[in-house]
Amino acid sequence: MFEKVLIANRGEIALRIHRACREMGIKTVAVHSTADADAMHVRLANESVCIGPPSATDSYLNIPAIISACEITGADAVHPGYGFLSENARFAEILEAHGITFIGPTAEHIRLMGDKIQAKSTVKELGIPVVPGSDGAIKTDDEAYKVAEETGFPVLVKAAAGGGGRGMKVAQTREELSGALANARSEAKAAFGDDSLYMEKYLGQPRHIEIQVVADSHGNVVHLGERDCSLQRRHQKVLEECPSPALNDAQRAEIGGIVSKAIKGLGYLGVGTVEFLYENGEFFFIEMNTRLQVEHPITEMVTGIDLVREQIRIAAGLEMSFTQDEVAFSGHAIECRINAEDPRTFTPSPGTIKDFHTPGGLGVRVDSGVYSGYRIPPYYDSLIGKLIVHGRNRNECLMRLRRTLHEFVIDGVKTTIPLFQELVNEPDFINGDYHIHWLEDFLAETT
Ligand code: MV4
Repeated sequence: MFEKVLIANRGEIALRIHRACREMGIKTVAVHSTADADAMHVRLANESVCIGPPSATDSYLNIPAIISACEITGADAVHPGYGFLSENARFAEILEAHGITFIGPTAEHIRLMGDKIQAKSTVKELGIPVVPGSDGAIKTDDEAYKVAEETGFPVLVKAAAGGGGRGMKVAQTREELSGALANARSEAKAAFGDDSLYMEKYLGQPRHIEIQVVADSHGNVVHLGERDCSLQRRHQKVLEECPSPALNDAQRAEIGGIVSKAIKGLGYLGVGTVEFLYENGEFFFIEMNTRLQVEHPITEMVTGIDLVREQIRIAAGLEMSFTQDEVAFSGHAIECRINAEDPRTFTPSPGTIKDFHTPGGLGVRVDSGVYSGYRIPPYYDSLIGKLIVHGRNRNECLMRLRRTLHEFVIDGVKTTIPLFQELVNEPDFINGDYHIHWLEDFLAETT
């Protein structure tokens, strides 16, 4: 097992990784920008190294500085968390070249899934259902017209280098297709330096359902069920739940089995998430994430499995600590992302937290690195923490969520807590009757 893990991240996820290491008896190194010297995970880590000025480009994305911090402290592995360098194949390769273990999948798998065209054709070969559309890249308008004739309109033009919703254009009709392609191509070229495009039938009101997988170097692959991440705004998830209100046990076992088989065929290593759109009882692959995700705790609450510990075990060459037969899905979990933002406009609200009091009690988990007196720096994303609640069923989970949202005190900055207090009383949400556009529609109707 590793003796010392360097945590190449900040905020709540850095603390989350530290906690897993601490339980495993592994020493930690925190790296931080000058703006994060007072962070909780920096205080708790066994050692810390300042790696640069506030700008993430010069600190959390600064590969030479992070490698130097590894060398200075003698860290034998790096956990990248989410965001920043977590899906940077070059970073994984450079660490390997320095004899340091990247706690994550291989550089090859990161690179493969980063190219959305390659990702889609690879998983399709492995038996995962995909959205009907172009077979690979679209090179000419004529090709695009031919694909659209097969799928019907509307269609969605996507950038191979995009993902997470960047570089997409809808064409409602044949007349709009040529313009959508031209716009998508120039945007993709400017944003990613890669203007490869592909095309899919546009699904109108799907849910976003993602399957968590875990794979080790001994050939074991297990799925940990799904998360429903349909409640989002501008491609930022707002609230996630596990299980999805739309799936039953048989559907979970079926899609989970399909995904596990494909992941085994891929020779994948570590934790990963296979994202689907789900409409009219059918799953359609959209992307695969090769990192630990923000919303991983709801899966942990329902399965009792520590995903970060499993990541570390797997990176160290051990077997994962459970088999598919041992995975038991128990009850329901919901996560609310608490951001330092105006709850209606989502304008960031950095500043000093005067008072911070977290809810507690049975089935309640708060993942956060902030504390009373902490100053939220304006340089990074506005996540203050995550409220995660568990109940024996969805209704108990909702009751507990209402109670904990009432108990949570964050004074000094605006937060998204009032939005969640509204959501938990919305009939559609209570009934689990929502899709990927529901929240934006709700915000537009109620503002
Ligand atoms: C789609 C789609 C409809 N049809 N693909 C957006 C992010 C990227 N991961 C894929 N996305 C979408 N792809 C087809 N063929 C609608 C979206 C989409 C979306 C997907 C998941 C979660 C939120 C979303 C919000 C807007 C659009």
